[in-house]
Amino acid sequence: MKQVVSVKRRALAANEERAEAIRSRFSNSGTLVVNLISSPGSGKTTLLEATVRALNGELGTAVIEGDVATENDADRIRALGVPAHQILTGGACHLDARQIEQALEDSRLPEVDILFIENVGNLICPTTYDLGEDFKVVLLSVTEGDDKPVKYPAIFARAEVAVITKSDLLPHVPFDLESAQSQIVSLNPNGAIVVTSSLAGEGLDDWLDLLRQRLQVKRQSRG
Ligand SMILES: Nc1nc2c(ncn2[C@@H]2O[C@H](COP(=O)(O)OP(=O)(O)O)[C@@H](O)[C@H]2O)c(=O)[nH]1
Ligand SMILES: [Mg+2]
Repeated sequence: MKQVVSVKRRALAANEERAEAIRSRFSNSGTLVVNLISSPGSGKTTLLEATVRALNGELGTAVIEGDVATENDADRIRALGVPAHQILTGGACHLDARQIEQALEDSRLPEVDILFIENVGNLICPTTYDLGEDFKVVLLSVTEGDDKPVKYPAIFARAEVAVITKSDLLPHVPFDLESAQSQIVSLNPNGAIVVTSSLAGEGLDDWLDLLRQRLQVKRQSRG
């Protein structure tokens, strides 16, 4: 058991080193890197579609997609004229920094203002893997139940931004928005919470403003 723990610790330390190299690369280029994490079906790709569409002409964007199987999500992004690269994990439940390095090498994605990484869908394994991102975003859709933040505290504590998605469905599901929000605040008092509907457009301006602001801060810190 002790040996298993130490192997896992070493793997995480190696991942950390690679993540730092990625972070340094994007610190030089001033690219904001955002790692999106949620259960399958919470609306990550749909939010990304709405985001890249809205930023088109204003900021350059690209997407790295992580899935167990299929190029479907990368195809959805490419259909909007935005460069996307699909990583297939073949079963692994999270992306790691080595896969991001490899994807950057293989895909030759252009230099962009914001690089989005859509992680493999679940709220557990992606939590501890740093991908060299500026910040993690956790998404929770209103159809998943308002008790999820306290059930998956690690990711809600670690993600600097929480997006509560599918707000258009609030009238149809028993989801206590205030309760979900206060759980998230108690886990992460300094985090931001945005409530969105990618279909109806609610909250998208707040989300886009948050991205613009984070990009600006990153560029200012670069000097
Ligand atoms: N009602 C509603 N459905 C949404 C919204 N965003 C995504 N969906 C639907 O949720 C399903 C899963 O979305 P997807 O973006 O593929 O989720 P992902 O697995 O997290 O990438 C799809 O059928 C979407 O059309 C939303 O804002 N409102
Ligand atoms: Mg997706």
